Amino acid sequence: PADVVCVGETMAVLAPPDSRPLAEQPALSLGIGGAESNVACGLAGLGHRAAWVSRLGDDPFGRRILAELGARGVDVSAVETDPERPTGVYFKDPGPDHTRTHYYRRGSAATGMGPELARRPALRRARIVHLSGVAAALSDSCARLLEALLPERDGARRGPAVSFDVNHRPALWRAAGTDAARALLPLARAADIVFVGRDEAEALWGTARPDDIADLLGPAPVVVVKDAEHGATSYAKGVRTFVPSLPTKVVEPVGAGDAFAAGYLAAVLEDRDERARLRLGHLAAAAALRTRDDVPVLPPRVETDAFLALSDAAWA
Ligand code: KDG
Repeated sequence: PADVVCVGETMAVLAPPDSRPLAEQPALSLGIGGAESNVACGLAGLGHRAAWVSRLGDDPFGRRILAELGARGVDVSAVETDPERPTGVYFKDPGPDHTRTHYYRRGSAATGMGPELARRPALRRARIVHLSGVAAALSDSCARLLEALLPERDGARRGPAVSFDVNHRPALWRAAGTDAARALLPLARAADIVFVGRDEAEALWGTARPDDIADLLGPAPVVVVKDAEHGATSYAKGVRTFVPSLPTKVVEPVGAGDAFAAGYLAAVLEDRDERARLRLGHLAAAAALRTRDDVPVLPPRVETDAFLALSDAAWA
């Protein structure tokens, strides 16, 4: 069985080969991307058993996604095919400061996921279930699935730890006509490990200081606040740990947050301390920043382990 099960939508990605705008491109390349399956790929790349649970259309894009995730070592045996609805697609439009995404995913197969999925044995047997706020915006039934997997904290919860990346996607929330700040807050607070960007927390809840963000999301036992090229701070059992980001060339940032979560969760599975968790997150994120693909090829474990063994003075 998988140690980590990631649940969410994955799409076909049509992306230009360089940084010219989409409207001027003569040809696009076909890849795959989805916040939660990106995390599963990262975990598999770091040597862990990861599964992805979702729904795909009975179409070439769905088959491409299954083949690519399978080739990266992700267990896709619980993925369902929807004969009626298509696989979602998105396009990348490079810009001077950031890549814009154009979604064609309304009514996709994954929007049909619902709370019944939470009863899957694979989900109950995992050590960690990883979710993201993207899925909460996809449909009412997807939102109910997240509520089923992230029940109100009542002290008596058993089963896998739930990891939740806030992953605010304003375009999806606008299309859904729902207030993202109201919808995402209880989900984040119900998680066991929550990842959030400082900029995201500011846009959503008006809290910009990492300490205040940790207080806001505080019912979650572990809060990880990421601050782009500066670093990441975790708040775990009342202890605050900051690790600076690795300086790296940035080709395209899409997927860096997912790689960070994969690195952090890999180190959780390996029972490493907070500092090593944040470091492995940064290492994986740096690999994602250096590629145009949503999912990076991660450095081999001998290299990541050598990095983790460096002294604080030699790090970053
Ligand atoms: O985090 C990267 C993801 O955003 C990307 O792979 C596509 O899941 C995606 C989304 O909904 O934007």
